[in-house]
Amino acid sequence: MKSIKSDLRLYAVTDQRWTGKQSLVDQVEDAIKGGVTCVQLREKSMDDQAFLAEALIIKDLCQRYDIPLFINDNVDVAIACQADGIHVGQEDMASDLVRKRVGPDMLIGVSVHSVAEALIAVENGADCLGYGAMFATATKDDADVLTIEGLRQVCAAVDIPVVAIGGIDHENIGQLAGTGIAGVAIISAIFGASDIEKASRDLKILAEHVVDSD
Ligand code: 3NM
Repeated sequence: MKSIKSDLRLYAVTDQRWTGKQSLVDQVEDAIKGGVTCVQLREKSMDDQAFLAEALIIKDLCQRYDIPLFINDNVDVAIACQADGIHVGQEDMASDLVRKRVGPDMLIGVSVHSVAEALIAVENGADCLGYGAMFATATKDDADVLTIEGLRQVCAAVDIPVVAIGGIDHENIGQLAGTGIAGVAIISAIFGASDIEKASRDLKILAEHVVDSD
């Protein structure tokens, strides 16, 4: 399987709350033009049919720019749109069951909050991990804020790429330097920006300074 580490460097996660002036598709294209290296389509209140219709459009867009697309939580949509990856949380389907559904080639990302959860995810076949929330975030109101040291421990405990998530912005991203992360996953500092392309470009430069680039 190809190394995905560098694809995870600036990982944009979508959120409909920031659409309005612009469609989600246009927002994602702006983010890609600004340099995001990966996109996760995250729809928490859309029926499967609408989610798939949107996923097919975003998949086509990502393919044109050669950017991997992860689908959040919905295995059926991920399979049907031939996503590059599926991302699941601790409350979603366990990664070993996800693997049975998606076959050997689709990447599986798992949200973890401790070394113990990280090791279980690896054992169950995860390809990459998300760890957070790193900072207070209004985007996910049930996310507990974890520590930088906890992030460092998870990165050291596993040999798959770890992405930090939660409240990361231009101001605080520097605090993640030296932790061993492969990348940063961001919603509001990208999609809540008045100029998404510029916000992505600036974050990409900052991300390059904090990720582990072995
Ligand atoms: N997952 P923002 S925090 C989707 O801690 C998500 O697992 C989190 O959005 C976790 O960049 C989060 O706007 C929200 O804070 C990330």
